[in-house]
Amino acid sequence: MSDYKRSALFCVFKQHGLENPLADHNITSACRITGNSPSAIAVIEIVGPDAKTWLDRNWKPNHGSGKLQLDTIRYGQIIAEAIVGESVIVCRTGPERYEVHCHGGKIASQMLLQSMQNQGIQIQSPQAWVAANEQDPFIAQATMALTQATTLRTAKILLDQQQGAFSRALANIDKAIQKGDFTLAMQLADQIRTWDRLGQHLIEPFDILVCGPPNVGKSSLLNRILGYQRAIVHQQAGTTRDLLSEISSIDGWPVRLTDSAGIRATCDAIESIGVQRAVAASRSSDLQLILVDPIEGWTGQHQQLLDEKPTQSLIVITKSDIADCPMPDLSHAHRLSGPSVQVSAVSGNGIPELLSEISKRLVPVVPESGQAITFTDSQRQALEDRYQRSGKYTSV
Ligand SMILES: Nc1nc2c(ncn2[C@@H]2O[C@H](COP(=O)(O)OP(=O)(O)OP(=O)(O)O)[C@@H](O)[C@H]2O)c(=O)[nH]1
Ligand SMILES: [Mg+2]
Repeated sequence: MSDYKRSALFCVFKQHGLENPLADHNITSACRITGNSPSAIAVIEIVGPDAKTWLDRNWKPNHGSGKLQLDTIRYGQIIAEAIVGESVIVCRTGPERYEVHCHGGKIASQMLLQSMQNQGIQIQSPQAWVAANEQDPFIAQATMALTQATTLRTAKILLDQQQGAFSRALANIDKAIQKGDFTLAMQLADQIRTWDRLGQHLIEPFDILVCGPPNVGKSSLLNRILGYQRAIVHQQAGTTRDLLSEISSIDGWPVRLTDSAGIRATCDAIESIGVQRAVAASRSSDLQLILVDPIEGWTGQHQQLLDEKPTQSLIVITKSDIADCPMPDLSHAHRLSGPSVQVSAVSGNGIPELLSEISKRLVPVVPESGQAITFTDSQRQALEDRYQRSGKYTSV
């Protein structure tokens, strides 16, 4: 059975209040429960009647016997197959449940899992493992999402969901519906819906486009924000031709920063494709930084970009280190996009203010600890379902 089918089957049984069909008490299974990327330590959980048998055959504690009391740990070595000598710590966390902590590179855990499989233990994917061990599908989703979080800030929000923030909020909405208080149910659902945009970016980064006419300093600014020379910078206008993206984080929010070709009318076929790509990227970005050279000032190209998405634009005046630099008149643009920020990619002046403004534009209000936030389609669907049910009654 595929992992997807196993998870789906599990959810169906749960919805009908039946016992987990995958929890076959005669089967011993194992899974790497830490994330898949290399780390200091990897943890494999092994559960079932043959867990102890595998340990007895393949692991030798450095001191004492292999008989572990509940909630105790013991250091030892693997003595079997190709992984002889691998140092591991074994914890007994349940009557037939153990954790094996090994080195965190991919090979050590892969070989341990292979050895377990060779000796008849069923290896499960993390998705199936979490689903089979967690009653609440939304908590299971948060557990999986946590392994993909790239910043502490987003991990903290996902941890809140993993500790039941969304499930509790949904239960409160259901309670209100049961009591017939549909207005309250809709208010509660509405409150969670306001976090939808942030929820979509707890794992997927926000897209930020750096755009503007040629030579305004787009690539220089990208490099300055990233902290290294990612893009080519040159005084010749039209240096950047293609979109160039890099993943990073700003104020703890995951972002994909994209440098783009300078917008201008051009007869060069390749540059023209670059300009088209920049305009398309402007449409799909979550926020665009429209760069203005203080000497050149505001142009038709700037206006074209601003018109694409006035409320998701931040105007950035560049090259503030140039002495006696004129301040371009941007009052018309400011009315649409809000105040601009002045920076120098050369000296770094204004960069902290720019990053802080970007953070505010992406996440204007930061959720309080414990706030329920949707980050999967099934959560959004569950919320929408409650919303529709309540709406039917409040609209009559
Ligand atoms: N003094 C000063 N010069 C800058 C600054 N930022 C960029 N420049 C200069 O402006 C020129 C163009 O910089 P780029 O970063 O390549 O500009 P761009 O907008 O990416 O240009 P294209 O890729 O051609 O569209 C280079 O000579 C840079 O050294 C700045 O903050 N201060
Ligand atoms: Mg460039």
